[in-house]
Amino acid sequence: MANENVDDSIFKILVATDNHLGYGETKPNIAQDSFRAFEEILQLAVKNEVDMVLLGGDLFHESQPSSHSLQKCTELLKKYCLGDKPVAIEFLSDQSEHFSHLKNPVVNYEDPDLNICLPVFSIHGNHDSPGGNELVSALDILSSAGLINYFGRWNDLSKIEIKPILLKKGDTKIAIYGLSHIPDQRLVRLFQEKKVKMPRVDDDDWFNILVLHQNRANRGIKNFIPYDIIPEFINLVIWGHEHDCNIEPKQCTQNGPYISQPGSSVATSLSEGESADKHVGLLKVYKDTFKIISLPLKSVRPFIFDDIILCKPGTDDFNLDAPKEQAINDVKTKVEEMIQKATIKQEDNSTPLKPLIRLSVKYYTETQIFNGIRLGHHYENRVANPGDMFKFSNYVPKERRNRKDGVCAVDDTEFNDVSVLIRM
Ligand SMILES: [Mn+2]
Repeated sequence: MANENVDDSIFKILVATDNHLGYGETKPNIAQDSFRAFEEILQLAVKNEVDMVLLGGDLFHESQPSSHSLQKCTELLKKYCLGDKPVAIEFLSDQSEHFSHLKNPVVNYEDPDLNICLPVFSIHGNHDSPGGNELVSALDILSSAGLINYFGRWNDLSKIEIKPILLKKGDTKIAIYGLSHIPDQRLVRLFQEKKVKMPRVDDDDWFNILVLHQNRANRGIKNFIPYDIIPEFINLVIWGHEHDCNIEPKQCTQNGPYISQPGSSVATSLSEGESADKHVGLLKVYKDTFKIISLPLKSVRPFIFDDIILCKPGTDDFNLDAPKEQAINDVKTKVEEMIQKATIKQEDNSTPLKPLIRLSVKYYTETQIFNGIRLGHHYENRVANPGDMFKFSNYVPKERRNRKDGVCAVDDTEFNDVSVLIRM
C-alpha cells in the first residue's frame, strides 16, 4: 500500500567527497581547515535531518593518517552520528556481502550494540586506499569502530561485480553502486574487457546511484573514465576525486546518467579549480525523481586565485631603469585587491580567516622577477600562505600556446558544451 505522507518517502542524503582530513595538519595557519569543513558537513547533515551521509572517497589525505587525524575524525563522527534519533531507512540487500571485510558485517545502525542516528556510507579514494600486508584502510578502522559503513572495495581486481546496496524509505527505493578507487588505466581496461559487472535490480522502480572516485577530466588515453562506459540505467553518478565543485547535476551524454561532482571540502593545492567556492549536496530522491540542493560551506578558508601580466617592455608604461621594482609595486596593488576580495567574502563571519592567496605572475623578461618568498613575508599577518603566494612563469601570448599542453577541462568534454559548438 502506498504511503500517504510523501515526506515519509523522500530520501534525504548529504553527499560530499574529498574531505582530505589531515591535509596541512603540520602547516601553520591551515592545520585545522580540513577538520573544520568536515564538522560543518556533519552539522549540515544534522540540521537538514538527512537519512544518511554518502562520501565519495578521500576522507583522509594520507593512507596512513596520523593518530591526530584519526582521533579528530573519530571524535567528530562520534559527536554527530551517535544518538537516539531513529534511522528511517531499511537495508534490504545482503549485508554480509557488502561488509565482508568486517568481522561483524552489519550496517552500523542495525548493530544492537551501537546507537547510530546518522549513518555514514563511504567508498575509499586514492588517498585512503587499503595498504600494508593486511590491506587495511583507515576507513576499515572507522568501520570496525562502528562509525562508518565502508563499502565498494575489491581485493581481487581480475573481475569486479558491483552489487548495489539496496535501501528503502517509504515508497522510495535506492540502489547504491559503490566503486572505490582503482587506478584509472586498470579500471578502463576491466571495463573494455567486460569484466566490470553492475547487475541491475530486477524490477525497474529503483533509483540507481553510482558513487566512484576516478579521473573525470581527460588526463590521457585510458587515464580517465569516459562517460559512455557508465551503464545507462544509472540515474545519478556522485563523482569523487575531482576537486573542483561542479555539483549541479548534468547529463554529459545523450540518455546518460546525471553527474554531480561535489568537489573537495578543503583546497589541497593552490590551483584555480580549488579556489571556487566549496559546496556539498543535499540530495533528495522521491521514487524516480531527484534534486540536489547545493549547500555552501561557510567555514572554508577563502582562497583567491588570480594572475597578473607584468608590464611589456617597449611600451610607454615600462620602467626601463627599475623593472623589478615596478613589478613588485604592480604585484602589491594586485595582492591588496585580492585580500579585499577575501574580506568581502567573509563579511558575515565574526572571526574571519586569513585567506589563501595565489597570484600567477607572468613576466616578459627575467629582469622583472623578484624574490617571492621575501615579498610574501610582508603579508605574514594577513595571508595564510605567505611562503608560496607567487608563481612565476614566462608570459606566452595566447596564440602561441601549445594546445596539447593543457589538460582537457571537464567542461571541454561535456555534452552540453559540444552541442553548443555544433549549433555555432
Ligand atoms: Mn582527492
